[in-house]
Amino acid sequence: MEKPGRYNFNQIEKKWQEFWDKNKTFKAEMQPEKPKYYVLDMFPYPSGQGLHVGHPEGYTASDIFSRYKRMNGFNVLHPMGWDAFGLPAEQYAVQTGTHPSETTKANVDNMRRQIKGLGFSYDWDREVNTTDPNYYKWTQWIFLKFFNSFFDREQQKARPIEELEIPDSVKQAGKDAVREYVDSRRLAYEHEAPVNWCPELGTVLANEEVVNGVSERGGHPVIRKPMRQWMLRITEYADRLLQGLDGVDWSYSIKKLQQDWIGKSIGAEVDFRLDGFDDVISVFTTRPDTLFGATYMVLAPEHPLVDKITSEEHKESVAEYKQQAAMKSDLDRTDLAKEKTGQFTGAYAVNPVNGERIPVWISDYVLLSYGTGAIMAVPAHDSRDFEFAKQFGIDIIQVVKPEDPELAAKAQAEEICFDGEGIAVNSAQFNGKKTPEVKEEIISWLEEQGLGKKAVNYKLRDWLFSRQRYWGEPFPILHAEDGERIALDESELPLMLPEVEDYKPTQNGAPPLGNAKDWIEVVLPDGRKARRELNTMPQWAGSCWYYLRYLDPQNSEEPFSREKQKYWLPVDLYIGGAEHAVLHLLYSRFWHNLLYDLGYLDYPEPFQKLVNQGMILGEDGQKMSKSRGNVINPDMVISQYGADSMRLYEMFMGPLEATKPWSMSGLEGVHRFLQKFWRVVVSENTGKLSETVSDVPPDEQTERLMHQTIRKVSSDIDSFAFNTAISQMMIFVNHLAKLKFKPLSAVKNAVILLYPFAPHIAEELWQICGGEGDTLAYHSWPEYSEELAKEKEVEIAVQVKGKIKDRIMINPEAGEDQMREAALSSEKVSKAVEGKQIRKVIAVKGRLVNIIT
Ligand code: ANZ
Repeated sequence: MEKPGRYNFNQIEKKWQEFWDKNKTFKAEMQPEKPKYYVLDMFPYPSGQGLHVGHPEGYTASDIFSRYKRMNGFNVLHPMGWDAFGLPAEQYAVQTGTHPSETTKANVDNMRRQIKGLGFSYDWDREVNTTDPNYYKWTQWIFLKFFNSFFDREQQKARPIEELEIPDSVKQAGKDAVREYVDSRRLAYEHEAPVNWCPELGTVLANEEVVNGVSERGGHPVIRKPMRQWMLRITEYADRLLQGLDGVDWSYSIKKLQQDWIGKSIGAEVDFRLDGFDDVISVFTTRPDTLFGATYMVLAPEHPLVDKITSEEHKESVAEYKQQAAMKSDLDRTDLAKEKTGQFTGAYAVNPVNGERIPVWISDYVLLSYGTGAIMAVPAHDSRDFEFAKQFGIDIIQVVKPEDPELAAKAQAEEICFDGEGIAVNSAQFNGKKTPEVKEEIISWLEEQGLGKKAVNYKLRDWLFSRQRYWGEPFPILHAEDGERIALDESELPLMLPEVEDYKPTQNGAPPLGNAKDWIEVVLPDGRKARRELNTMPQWAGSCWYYLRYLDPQNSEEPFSREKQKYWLPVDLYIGGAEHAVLHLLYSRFWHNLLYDLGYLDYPEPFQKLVNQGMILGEDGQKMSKSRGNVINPDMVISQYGADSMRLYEMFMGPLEATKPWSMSGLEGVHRFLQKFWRVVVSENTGKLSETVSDVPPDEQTERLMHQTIRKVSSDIDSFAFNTAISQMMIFVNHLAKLKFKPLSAVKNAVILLYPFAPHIAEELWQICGGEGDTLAYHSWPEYSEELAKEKEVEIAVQVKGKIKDRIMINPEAGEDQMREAALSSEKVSKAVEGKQIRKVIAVKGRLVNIIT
C-alpha cells in the first residue's frame, strides 16, 4: 500500500493549481498605496506543437521574480496572452480548409493547459489574444493614429495630421495637390517600390525578416519585385529610438544590435560639379577628410542622373548593366566578398578641392536608397573603392598616413587599403593635421564655399507594413475610385476579417482577401465607389502593444485607460529570447513613442529592464529539432517528475542568459533534492509534520547557515542568479537533513525560500508545517541579520619569519592586537619565538599573522 507521506507531486500540483485558480490568488488590481511591479513575458505563438522547453525557462524566471516581489510587498502585474496571427495556422487552413480561428483556438487551449500545468502566477483575467476582434480593433485603431499623424521634425514628435501646415503653393495647385502633400507626410503611407518578395510564402517581407537573402521563416528565396505597399515611417524616429536606449537597463549586446540596425552615420554632403552639364552630383561621405584622394565617382545604377550624363558611346553597356543590377537585392549588392563590377558613363566630374577631372562610373555596390545614392570614391581609404580601382585601373592616391610606420609602408606600396585615422598627406593646406581636425576644417571650408554641409544618415529604412496574407489584421482603409485613401472612422472598428473560401496566397501577389467578393466593394456616403484594402498587417503588429492591453483588457471604450497606464507603466522587467533584439523590440518601442507623442502614454520607453534567457539545447548539445529527434517534451517531464522539478531544473542548469544543454540526470538530481526536502518536513508514515521537526531553538550553526541562506537567495534572485540560489538552498536543506532535531523556524524559512522556485511543494509543506495563512503568495519574505550571518571563527595561518608554524581559529573581525595575542598564545608559536626578540608583527585580517624576530 502507498505510504501516506509520499511526495505525490501530481496530486499536490493539481491541488494548488486549482486553489490559485479558484481563489484568483494572482489577480492584480491597482493599489495606489503599494509600489507596483510589472513583470512581462514575451507571449508565445500558439503553435500546434505546444510548448517547448525554452518557454518554461523564461516563464519560470519571470515567475520566480513575480512571486519574490509580491512577498516583498509589491503589487505585481504578471499577465499572459497569445500572439496568434501568423503563417502556420494559415498554411494549415490552405491544406485542410479548417478556418485559422479554429486551429488557433485549439492550439491556445492546449498551450494554456500546458502553461497552467507549470503553476505560473499569471493573472488569467488579463489574458489577451491578438486575433480576437476586441483586441485587433485597437491594433487597427493604433494604425489609424499612424495614418492620421505626421512627424514634426522641429519638435521631434508626431502630431495630428489636421495640424499639418500646407504651403500656399500647394493649396493653390488644387485639391489633388493638397491630398498628395498630406499623404506624403502621414506616418502610415503607401509606396510603390522594389520589395522583398518571397514566392514560396506568397508574401512580401520586411528587411528585418530577410536574413542572408532568404526568408527568416523557412529559409525560402527572396527576390526583388516592384509592388505597392503600406509603410510605417519609423525613420522619423531614428534619433528618438537611439536616445531612448540611454535610459533603459538592457544588455550591452541588445543595445548595440539596435544601434547598429538604426546605423547613424555622421559626415558631410559634398557637391561635385559635372563637366559639361549644369547638374551637380551630391555625395554623402563619412570621410570628408579624404576629399583630396577622390579619384572617381560612382552613381547607383538607378540614380536619376545616369541616363542624362551617359555619353552616346557608353549608352548600350550602361543600359545593360542597369538591367542586371535591377535583379539583385540590396543584400547581394553589398556582399563584400563579391567581385566589383561597373560601367563608365563617359562623363567627368570636378573635385571641388583641387579642380581635378575625375571619371563618373555606375556600380551596384552603391545603393540608391542610402545617402544620396552617389559616392566620391577614395580607393586608398575605402576597401570597396580599393578593389574597384584595382579592377579597373583607376588612380589610388594616399591622403591619410597611418601613424604606425609598418602600416604606413604597406599603405604606401598599395598593398593595403588603410581605412583608419591618421595624418593628412597630399592634401594641400591640411597636410600634417590629424583626421578629426581635417574633417572639421574641410566641412567648414565646404560650407564657406557653398559646396557642402554637415550631414547625418541612417541605415534604418521605413517599415514595410503590409502582407499578402489572410490571417492578419485587415487595414481600416478604403480606396475610393478617384484614388483617395480614406481611413475608416474609429466608430467603424473593428473591421472584421471576412470569411473566404480559399486562403491560398497567389503567385502574382494578389492577396487572398480578394476572394471575399461581398466584402471588398463599398459605396461611400457621398456616392463614390470604393474598395477595401486587401493586404493585411504583418504578424509584428499585434505584439507591438500587447503589454498595454494587459493593463485594461476589457476596456471597450479605449485601448487602455489613462489612469491604468499611469499606475502600471513602464514594464519593470521584460524577459524573453534575444532573437527579438531588433524586430519586436524596435517596433514596439516605435509604437510606444507614437502613443506617447499623441498623449496616450506618460512614459517614453516601454521596457525598463530587459533580460534575455539563453537557448536550451538537446542532450547532444545541438539545437532541439524534430529531425534530430532530440526534443524534450515538457508534458512528459511534468507527468514523470512534476512541474516543480521541471521549474527548478531549468533554473539550476546554469546562468539564465547562457546557452546550455538539457540533461536527464541533472533533472533527476533536482528531483531527488525535492524528495529530500519533502522527507525533512514530512513523516513518511503519517503524511503529517515529521516527528524530527519541533519548536526547538536553532543551534548556532543552523542559525548562521539560515541567515546566510536567506541573504544569498535574496541577492541571487535580485541578480537573476537562480542557479546559485538553488545551490545554497541545497546546502541548507542538506544541513537540516543531518540534524537529529530540526528547528521548525528554520524549516519554515527554508520552505518560504523555496516557494518562488517550486511553489506547489512549498505551499503543501507550509500547510503541513502549520504555517499561517492559506497560501504563501503574500507571506512576507524572511529577513536576515548581517550579524547572525557572520562566520564566528575562521582559520588563519601563523608564521614566524614567513614560515607557517601553526593554524588557529579566530573571529574574522578580530583586530591586530587580538590577532597578535591569539598567535602568541599558540604553543607551537611560542616555542618558535622563545628567546628571540620580536621585531614586528604583521596581521592580515581574517588571513594570517606573521611574526618577525
Ligand atoms: C568617401 C569615403 C572615403 C568613404 C573613405 C569611406 C571611407 P556608413 O558608415 O555606412 O554610413 N557610401 C555613401 N553612400 C553610399 C551608398 N548609397 N551606397 C554605398 N556606399 C555609400 O558609410 C558611409 C560611406 O559609405 C560613405 O563615406 C561612402 O564612402 C559610402 F576613406 O565616402 B565614403
